[in-house]
Amino acid sequence: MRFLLVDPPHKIWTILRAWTPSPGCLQLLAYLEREQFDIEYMDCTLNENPWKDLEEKIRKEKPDVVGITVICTAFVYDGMNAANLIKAANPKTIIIMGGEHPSFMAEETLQDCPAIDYICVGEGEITLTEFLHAVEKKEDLSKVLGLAYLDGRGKFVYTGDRPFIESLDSLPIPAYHLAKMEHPFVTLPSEGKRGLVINFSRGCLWDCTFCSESAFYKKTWRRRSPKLIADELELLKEKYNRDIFYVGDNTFNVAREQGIGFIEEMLKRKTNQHFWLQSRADLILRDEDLLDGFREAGVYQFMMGLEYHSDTVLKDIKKRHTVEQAIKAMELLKKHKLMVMATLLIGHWNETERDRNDFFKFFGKYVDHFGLNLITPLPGTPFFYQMKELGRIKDWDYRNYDYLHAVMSAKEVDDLEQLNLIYRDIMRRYYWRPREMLKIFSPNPILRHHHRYYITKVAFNIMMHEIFGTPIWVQPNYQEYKDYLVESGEALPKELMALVK
Ligand code: B12
Ligand code: SF4
Repeated sequence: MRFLLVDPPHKIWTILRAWTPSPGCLQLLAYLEREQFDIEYMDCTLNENPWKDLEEKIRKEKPDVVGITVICTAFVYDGMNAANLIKAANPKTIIIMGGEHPSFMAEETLQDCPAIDYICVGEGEITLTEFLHAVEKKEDLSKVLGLAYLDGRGKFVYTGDRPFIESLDSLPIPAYHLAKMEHPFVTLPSEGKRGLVINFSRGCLWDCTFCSESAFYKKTWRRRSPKLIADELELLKEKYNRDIFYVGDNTFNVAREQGIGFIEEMLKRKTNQHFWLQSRADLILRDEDLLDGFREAGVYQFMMGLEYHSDTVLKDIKKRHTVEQAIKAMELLKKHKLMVMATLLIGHWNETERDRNDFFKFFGKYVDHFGLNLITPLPGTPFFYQMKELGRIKDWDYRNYDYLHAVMSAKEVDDLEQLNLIYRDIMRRYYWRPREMLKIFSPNPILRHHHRYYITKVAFNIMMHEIFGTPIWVQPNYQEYKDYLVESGEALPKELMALVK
């Protein structure tokens, strides 16, 4: 039984020109490796010719089962295109897809892409293990919890919820040895050359209406214990020379003990690594006494989802913090010499131009980095169902569900393109302020490096695009699937062209 896990070809993260092997995939692979399956991993984004290499691999090696990961809603068509290509290259290969979006939209995804045989709904490790064993032994797949598929008559079948893994400490260290850790895309150039995105917990205890993570993990939170986190970080230092990290955990310090344990471990290990952590305003206030410890343990910045400057909007999206708490948290982080990043959401239904101007003044004063997003109804979230019901979703092309494109109108702005322009205008006004420009001379090396990188590479590229129409940067090996099909001409059946997403 040969299993190939595929991360289909994507654009890399163009905002920061960064990529990372999916932490979820590396975790799945480590688990399957421990179960002694014959496995391989192909992160197509890092291949010289992503689609061609994938097709050739399938034709040549004919794996029995291929798993396709879909980490973001915006990537679902890449996953479907990969499934179609794989099925055409070897119709006998069984395809199973996993990730948040296909889990939430299992029936729609299966109907939309018949090349996908199964969807793993929810957490993958145990479901995939049982699935592979069942396929190998030709057992009844309807007994494997967490699977969705269409039966022989095209009827949707869901085998039932798979309980969450009790303790993340039972999972092995992610299979970094199967990833191309030295590939030039695998970095965080805005933070430093040896950057990486890592993940140590799953879920969150809050229930912000727009959040797919909280929906996927059903408002639960599990974490790896600090000792195992530190072991993994040591491995990343010693074997891969990695020293600066975006920690993907949505809310790092849900429990105070997690922060305390992390600080103790990192102070003990003295690995001299640096961390960007995510948290909530109320938790920063609760853990004020730990902030110096976090800094000494290597944390340089906290990112908080502060979202908006009005308590009415915060209440609407069930953020469960107040504007007052947001301000205090930003001030506290500054006081303890930690950098502040805020992610913010615009495009709310009742939003006015005045709100947007105030918003800008409000956050512009405090934040070092600014993550501006357009509120997006991610499938599976309460916000999605609410907006669908109200008929406010205007764009159903999931490629645009990346927080950077408007897919819903607002009361005052019906036209989505107009909202996109408003978004870009805020970004422009923010980054071209003298206050931001001066940060390229900041005595803080991380801030200085980030702003130099961002302004010279990203903002400048966008400005040239807007003034002279020069193309927006994408990595040189990126190829649209349909372009690949055209290029490969007769090699693929004509019907495939009709399935291109
Ligand atoms: C790493 C990461 C990235 C990496 C991508 C790496 C990659 N190779 O895809 C980078 C940094 C590049 C990135 C970028 C973006 N990301 Co991102 N990212 C993450 C992050 C931090 C970790 C994902 C992860 O591994 N989680 C941990 C694992 C355990 O969970 P998992 O991936 O869901 O996998 C489990 C199951 O889903 C299942 N499973 C998954 N795949 C498969 C496959 C098979 C076969 C099976 C059986 C099971 C299975 O099993 C896994 C283990 O149990 C998450 C946040 C988070 N904490 O999850 C956001 C997250 C996935 N990103 C998100 C977004 C929106 C983006 C961006 C669009 C942001 C932006 N506006 O630019 C960009 C898009 C990139 C681009 N090309 O432009 C959202 C997605 C929301 C959604 N539903 O669409 C998330 C959830 C963050 C958030 N809460 O908003 N991201
Ligand atoms: S606090 Fe963050 S991770 Fe938690 S539910 Fe809200 S948006 Fe999601």
